[in-house]
Amino acid sequence: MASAKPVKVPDIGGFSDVPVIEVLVSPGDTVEAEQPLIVLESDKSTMEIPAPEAGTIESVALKVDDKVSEGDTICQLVPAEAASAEPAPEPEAEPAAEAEPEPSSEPAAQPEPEPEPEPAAEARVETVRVPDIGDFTDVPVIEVLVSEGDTVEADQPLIVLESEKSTMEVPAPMAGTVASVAVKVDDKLKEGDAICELRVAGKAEAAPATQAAAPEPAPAAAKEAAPAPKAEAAGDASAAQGPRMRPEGDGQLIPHASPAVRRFARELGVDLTQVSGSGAKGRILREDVQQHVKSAMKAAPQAAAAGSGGGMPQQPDVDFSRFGPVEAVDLSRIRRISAQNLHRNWLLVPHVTQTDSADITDLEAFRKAESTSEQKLTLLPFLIKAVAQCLRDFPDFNASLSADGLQLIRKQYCHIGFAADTPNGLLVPVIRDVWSKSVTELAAESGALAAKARDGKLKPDEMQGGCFSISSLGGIGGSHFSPIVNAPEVAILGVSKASMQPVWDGAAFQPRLMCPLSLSYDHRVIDGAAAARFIVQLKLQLEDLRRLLL
Ligand code: CAO
Repeated sequence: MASAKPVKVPDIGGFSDVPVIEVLVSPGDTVEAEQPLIVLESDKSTMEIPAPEAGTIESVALKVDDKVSEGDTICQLVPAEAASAEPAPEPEAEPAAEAEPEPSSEPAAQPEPEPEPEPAAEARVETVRVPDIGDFTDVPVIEVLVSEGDTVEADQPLIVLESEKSTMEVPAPMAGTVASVAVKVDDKLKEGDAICELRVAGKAEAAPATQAAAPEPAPAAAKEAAPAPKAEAAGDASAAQGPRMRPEGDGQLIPHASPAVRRFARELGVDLTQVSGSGAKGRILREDVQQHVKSAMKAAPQAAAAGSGGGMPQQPDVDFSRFGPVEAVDLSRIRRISAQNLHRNWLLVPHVTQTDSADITDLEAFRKAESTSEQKLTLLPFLIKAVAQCLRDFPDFNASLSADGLQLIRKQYCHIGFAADTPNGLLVPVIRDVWSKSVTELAAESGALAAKARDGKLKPDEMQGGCFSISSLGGIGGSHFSPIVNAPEVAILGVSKASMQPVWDGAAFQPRLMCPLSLSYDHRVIDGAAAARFIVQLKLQLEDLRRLLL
């Protein structure tokens, strides 16, 4: 196998410290000649640097955000066997660490010949010509960015050219005033064609070394400005091919857009493949990117209102009547509101549900003994009282996250909501100041609020301000379930139907009434260990009523 050769950054037109914005190969990759290796982005253009020949990448010397200049190593390439077996016929394929600069192929790196002395003048008019654009001819002008009378800064883009392979801005070589414009959109240009006349102050000067000089002697070169750097393969044999724009026929659709528009889109996080271009040949203009962002901003709240925010896919609109007879029933207002709240909470809160079972044999005996025809005691008020006690001991459960997620707001009060099943849907009345209320008071109040809920007579403020919720399905049945946290609360207790279970007391199985408990919590606020401690304490409260007095 042939040994690896360094692939170096070719002549990129005198630019240095050009950021790498993409690395397209990894060690072990097999590449074809001309296959892009990296993408660079200078102020003026986005350039792919292709492989000089086919081979296998042995190692990659660059990563995204590295800054490179001509001659920097991109990667080590082991040339394909076939290729390496052949003598390299072209001079630029020769390995040469210190390649002799070839005047015809490395003009940008060479000092420019001294210009003919020009008679001194206060102001002069320079013809700005198309610089070396890497062997392309008949390259269409797709944008003309200046008009007669415009004042331009050095490096300000004058026109945009689009070859098959690249989109290039041609910048002004120096500051001045546009005296006349020689091109229009759709004109086809080649190196040396006049772009505009630029009126500049002072005497004529030699073109600075960073300006591309035409490879062939151009008439009156000293008077005519060639604004952009050359972009073709350097004489360094190990250098990659000249930079070029991303090709557009290799299966990946690359949208047409100037480097400036690409940069603008990247700043805004816009994926250009999602933007439709309104320019010539579907070219994406700056306004298209702006319009895309505006539409996205408008669409976001609409999607959220339709219940499909957060990048969630839309629910498919299925015509169920295709499968059998159907009846469409409007959802009640309460059901619609609670659906939205439940959906939001389900999406926003990272839920975990901790389960356990409490032995409520003694509690049940006590409850039944204390119930009277005037004051029926159900399990619910005992649950509320026991939970309130736990909230005192575990203040993080009696808390809410601030909207920015940076603070936990611990509450110095204890208001507990309970889910009530009503003909119109789920409602959650809230009992205030539970810490200061007895079980009998809680029984009376929960009974009254449940009745109001069923009758549709709850006032809004009777459903607000809860610190924690209880959802009791014990009167109905089922074992454990996963209640959804009623955010901004951070936890909710689900209670299922108690049943007699054989419980081992150390000597024998005893029949005990076991009540399943399900504690769902917001894992952003509550750790699993805290949840386990909370439910264990709750269980102890329910198993030994004396603790409720503490
Ligand atoms: N285990 C066994 N029996 C239970 C029990 C349990 N965990 N919880 C209640 N019971 C019993 C009650 O003691 C009562 O029995 P008796 O009539 O023999 O005394 C019977 O079941 C009916 O009680 P209840 O459920 O009507 O009364 P409650 O005070 O316990 O509950 C209320 C009131 C409003 C919570 C309840 O009526 C209700 O609406 N529950 C549904 C809540 C709901 O829909 N949750 C789901 C929300 S979505 O997550």
